[in-house]
Amino acid sequence: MKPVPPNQQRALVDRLVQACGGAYSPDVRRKYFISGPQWAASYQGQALFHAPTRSAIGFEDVIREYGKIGIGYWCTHDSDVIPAEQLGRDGQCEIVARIQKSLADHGLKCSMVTTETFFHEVFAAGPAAESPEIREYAAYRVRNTVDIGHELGAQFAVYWPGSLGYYTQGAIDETQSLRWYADALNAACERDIEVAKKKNRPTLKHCLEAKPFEPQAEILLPTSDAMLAFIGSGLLRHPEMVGLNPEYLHELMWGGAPRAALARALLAGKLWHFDINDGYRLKHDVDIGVGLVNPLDWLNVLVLLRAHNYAGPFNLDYKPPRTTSNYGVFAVSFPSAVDRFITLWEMAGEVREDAIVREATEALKAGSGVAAGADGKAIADANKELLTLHELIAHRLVQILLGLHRGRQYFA
Ligand code: 3MF
Ligand code: MG
Ligand code: MG
Repeated sequence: MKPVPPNQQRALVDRLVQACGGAYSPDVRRKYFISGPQWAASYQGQALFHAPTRSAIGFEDVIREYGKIGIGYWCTHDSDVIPAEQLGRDGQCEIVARIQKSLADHGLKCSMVTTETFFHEVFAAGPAAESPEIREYAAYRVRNTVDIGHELGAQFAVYWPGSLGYYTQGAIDETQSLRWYADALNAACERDIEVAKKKNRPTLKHCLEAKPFEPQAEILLPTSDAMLAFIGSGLLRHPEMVGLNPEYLHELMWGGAPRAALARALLAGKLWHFDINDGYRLKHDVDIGVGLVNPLDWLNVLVLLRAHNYAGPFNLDYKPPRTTSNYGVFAVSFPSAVDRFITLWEMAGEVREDAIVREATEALKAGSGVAAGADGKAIADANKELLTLHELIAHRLVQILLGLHRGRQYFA
């Protein structure tokens, strides 16, 4: 193939996107509760060991491009859009008004706001550091985010504690740090009750997001299960206002099964918000687009969520790779992530309707009918052939994923 000069590369990308097919229209995409974070689209490719590969873009561009793609919801950290020194000051009102206008102009809604408590130097020792003024500042930031959320019409507030933990052991008392972290959440919930009353709006759903490692060495609340225990610990004054925002990759990172983590959150009635992405077990937070690494697992996750009528947001918390250009972020990365999600969601519907999966599942639940009181060996023998259906179901799921159930065959 001949070299492709720079001025022909976008046309090539566009032509190959078209050739891929399988794209949904913006109107179809808008029917899903899919949210696009400000930080995901504006990520410039910088990280530890990495220089940026993309130029900066602001919320006006991000919201406009999400609108064109058909991503119906937008979310942000406070400091993604408002410089830290302007938070809570006049500059904030002006920026919030500009955000409201952009959202209205492009037909998006703000679904969620979140407080950055991990990037600014003030959080070097975490949001629940010993110094009372750092903790008061953290409480101020989460209260202010609640205000922004109500101004923008959000339904959710998310908290990823980030650096709640330590690099070197012995300097902090973990129980004390957790009490202090609870104080910040209590401050947010109490502000929320006040503002919601004043504005005659429902209170926000406050969702905790766990991550097992990064950017702290040892993390006090590393998993969604740890978060559930924290919610039930008695430290929160309004535990009914606090639920979970599990992230698919964060559960995978510690070696857990995301689907099982989601199931535990569902049982606790706390699965309120969900960060969707992909990656690998026991690696750093690679934040790959949904379904690019573990499509089969993703299919199964969505089967579970459909079975339990999950109706919260699917938040595209991934990072377009550093090899994707500014143009590619909106021409390839976001639309393809949304379309993979919708395809997997539809396939999950097919799995639930599939006659083979249904009959096999029902048969497993019916058991053999062996007489009550039979011994273990007799029960095992009576169920032997039925249990083969586990593998058959797995085969059927792969058939559905690969389209083989529609009759596609390979010939040697
Ligand atoms: C970090 C994350 C965060 C959180 C965000 C919301 C930058 O790995 O996943 O995204 O989702 O801070 O609270
Ligand atoms: Mg993450
Ligand atoms: Mg996340």
